[in-house]
Amino acid sequence: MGFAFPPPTFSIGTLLLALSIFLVLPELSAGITRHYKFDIVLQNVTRLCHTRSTVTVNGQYPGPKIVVREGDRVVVKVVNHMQNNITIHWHGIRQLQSQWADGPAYITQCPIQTGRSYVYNFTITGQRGTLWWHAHHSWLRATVYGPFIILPKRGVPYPFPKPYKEVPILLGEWFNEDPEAVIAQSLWTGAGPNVSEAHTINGLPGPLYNCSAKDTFKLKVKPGKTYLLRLINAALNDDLFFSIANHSMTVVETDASYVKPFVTDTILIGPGETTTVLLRTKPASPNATFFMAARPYNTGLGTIDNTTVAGLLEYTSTSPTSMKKLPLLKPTLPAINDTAAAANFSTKLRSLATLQFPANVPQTVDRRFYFTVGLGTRPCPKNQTCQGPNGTKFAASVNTVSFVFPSTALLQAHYLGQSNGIYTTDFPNNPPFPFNYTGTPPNDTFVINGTKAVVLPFNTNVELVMQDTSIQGAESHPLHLHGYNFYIVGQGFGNYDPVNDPGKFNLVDPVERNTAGVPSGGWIAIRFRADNPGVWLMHCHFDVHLSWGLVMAWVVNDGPLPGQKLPPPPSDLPKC
Ligand SMILES: *[C@@H]1O[C@H](CO)[C@@H](O)[C@H](O)[C@H]1NC(C)=O
Ligand SMILES: *[C@@H]1O[C@H](CO)[C@@H](O)[C@H](O)[C@H]1NC(C)=O
Ligand SMILES: *[C@@H]1O[C@H](CO)[C@@H](O)[C@H](O)[C@H]1NC(C)=O
Ligand SMILES: *[C@@H]1O[C@H](CO)[C@@H](O)[C@H](O)[C@H]1NC(C)=O
Ligand SMILES: *[C@@H]1O[C@H](CO)[C@@H](O)[C@H](O)[C@H]1NC(C)=O
Ligand SMILES: *[C@@H]1O[C@H](CO)[C@@H](O)[C@H](O)[C@H]1NC(C)=O
Ligand SMILES: *[C@@H]1O[C@H](CO)[C@@H](O)[C@H](O)[C@H]1NC(C)=O
Ligand SMILES: *[C@@H]1O[C@H](CO)[C@@H](O)[C@H](O)[C@H]1NC(C)=O
Ligand SMILES: *[C@@H]1O[C@H](CO)[C@@H](O)[C@H](O)[C@H]1NC(C)=O
Ligand SMILES: *[C@@H]1O[C@H](CO)[C@@H](O)[C@H](O)[C@H]1NC(C)=O
Ligand SMILES: *[C@@H]1O[C@H](CO)[C@@H](O)[C@H](O)[C@H]1NC(C)=O
Ligand SMILES: *[C@@H]1O[C@H](CO)[C@@H](O)[C@H](O)[C@H]1NC(C)=O
Ligand SMILES: [Cu+2]
Repeated sequence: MGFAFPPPTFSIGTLLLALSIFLVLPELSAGITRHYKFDIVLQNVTRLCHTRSTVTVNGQYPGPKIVVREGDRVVVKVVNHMQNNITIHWHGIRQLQSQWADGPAYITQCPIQTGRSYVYNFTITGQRGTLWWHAHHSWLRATVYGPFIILPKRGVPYPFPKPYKEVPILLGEWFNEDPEAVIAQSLWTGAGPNVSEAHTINGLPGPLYNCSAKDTFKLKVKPGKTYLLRLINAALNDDLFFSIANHSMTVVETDASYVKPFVTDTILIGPGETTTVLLRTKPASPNATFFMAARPYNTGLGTIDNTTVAGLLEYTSTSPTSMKKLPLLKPTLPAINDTAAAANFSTKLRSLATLQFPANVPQTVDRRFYFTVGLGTRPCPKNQTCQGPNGTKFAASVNTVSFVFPSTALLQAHYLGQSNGIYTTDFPNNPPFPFNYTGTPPNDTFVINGTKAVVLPFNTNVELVMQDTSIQGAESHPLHLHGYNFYIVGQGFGNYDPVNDPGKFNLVDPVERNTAGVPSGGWIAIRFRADNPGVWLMHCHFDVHLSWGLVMAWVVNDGPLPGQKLPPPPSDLPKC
């Protein structure tokens, strides 16, 4: 399965696009409006010889591709034709002056209920590269996701050789059972959720599973060409290693920010992250077929889906030898618990940091935060038997607070000045009681629950250190911040040392991202400038940890100028 490129756009967009070609509008002209319609419908999908009713957009799994240019306006009408509530999040889009279009349920909007619709309307400002969109309510994103590709403005080249073709590679997880039933069961029993049956590339598990050989993604390539692969990890709960047999890749961009190019055989990609690579094909058809494969990186104690998805890289050849059965070469992926390989990849990432694409790292800090991220437990309700650790329920937290989603949207409460009873602003700046975070866990691992936020004045320069804990096992956590990109100024293993570690921070060319892996048994330091007023979720992008409460919210107040204020909500904003 390949994707056509450039994409189909619709109505006004197509018309304007055609006009702009004829009129030869000046370069860097204002963007055009791209219209899309997302019908949320159930569709029977068969994988691994197992058919189940699946939540989809327009009946497609994975969902449709959005392709726009920097500066364009994007208008997506989402109509919900199924029983569940749903919202859509435009992962990595900054939503400047369009805060109501971000999408997380009960944060920036109430969900779109059965038979209702909502128009997401936003412009793409100062961003270009690979992003994606996905459902942001419960575990619906298991099947409701797709690429969101932002091309540079017309006439602006990539800062790397122009590729011959561009190909989205969506990595995902397939469950034979309804993912909504899987998480509901876990939340009820307190145990870890059932794991997925397969990983997928563009929705297809590939030949390494029972009854799936026909569902294999094939990338047909010509020799001697450069392909741009837009990798997206849409898996629910797994960091993934990705590799292509006998081919190396050049990483050029992550999370829609250009990076200093580097060559690698293996990519590490966490859920929510995107990585764009150049793949240079062999100069002549190599008389072989190559697997591209992905499987998890994981150090946690729980059971995970440790299976391997494979797709095929096939060279087109005009020679009759192509009719012969070619040898199939397989890549060597790092061991599942190979933390050294994971760190080796993530520490190579550096911002491009040129005049045209500068790294605007805050050089001074107004507010410092230290957050522990990790698992914990919740007591078992009185008349129930729970299947979590020692008869408790699994939970997760930031600074021991396990987030409870409210029953009305936080952004609405903030806009109306009615936080009372909906959220509190006492989220702790530091862990409430210090311990050896990466050593022996404390006896009491219970979390407290709450809907707590940190309030930031407009334009605050924030430095945040996120520290993994070893409670219920050290593991990496892909932390995603809505509404912002941040710079990863430092990372390390063990406990963060506030005296000696800041001296090693990179304030020159740190990588800019919207999602970052807190290393297993380690920490990460990020900086961002709070220049986007609104209410912004920050959470682990493992959906199981999100469901268990590894979530918090930043409330960024308005600035003094007109363009620095939260605009009023659109008239069709869903009601709770
Ligand atoms: C899915 O399959 C079931 C059983 O064959 C059928 O009743 C149902 O109508 C199908 N649903 C869709 C959306 O095609
Ligand atoms: C999208 O927002 C712009 C700017 O507020 C507005 O002019 C336009 O009418 C909106 N489009 C739709 C379809 O709501
Ligand atoms: C989870 O797995 C268990 C054991 O295989 C099974 O009994 C249960 O039905 C599964 N739960 C769901 C929601 O599929
Ligand atoms: C592929 O096979 C053909 C025919 O046997 C041969 O001419 C060609 O050199 C081979 N190419 C490579 C790269 O080995
Ligand atoms: C994958 O997990 C299963 C079940 O936990 C285990 O039996 C198997 O050895 C694991 N396979 C690999 C390759 O780690
Ligand atoms: C990874 O797992 C293997 C097999 O379970 C074990 O022998 C090895 O020590 C582990 N490595 C690390 C770095 O934990
Ligand atoms: C105990 O279980 C019963 C029946 O499931 C339920 O109605 C009741 O609310 C529960 N009591 C408590 C204290 O949770
Ligand atoms: C398990 O829980 C019980 C009851 O809460 C407690 O007494 C016991 O110390 C716990 N055991 C462990 C190993 O945490
Ligand atoms: C924390 O625990 C780790 C692992 O047991 C140990 O190596 C380290 O020395 C401990 N640190 C402190 C400050 O006690
Ligand atoms: C934690 O539990 C251990 C073993 O049960 C005990 O020796 C220790 O005193 C406890 N520590 C605290 C702080 O309660
Ligand atoms: C939060 O904690 C309180 C007290 O333990 C409990 O009654 C309530 O149900 C919890 N809420 C959630 C969503 O877990
Ligand atoms: C859908 O959302 C509304 C508004 O928050 C809520 O009242 C309702 O219970 C939700 N329905 C389901 C099935 O969760
Ligand atoms: Cu996590």
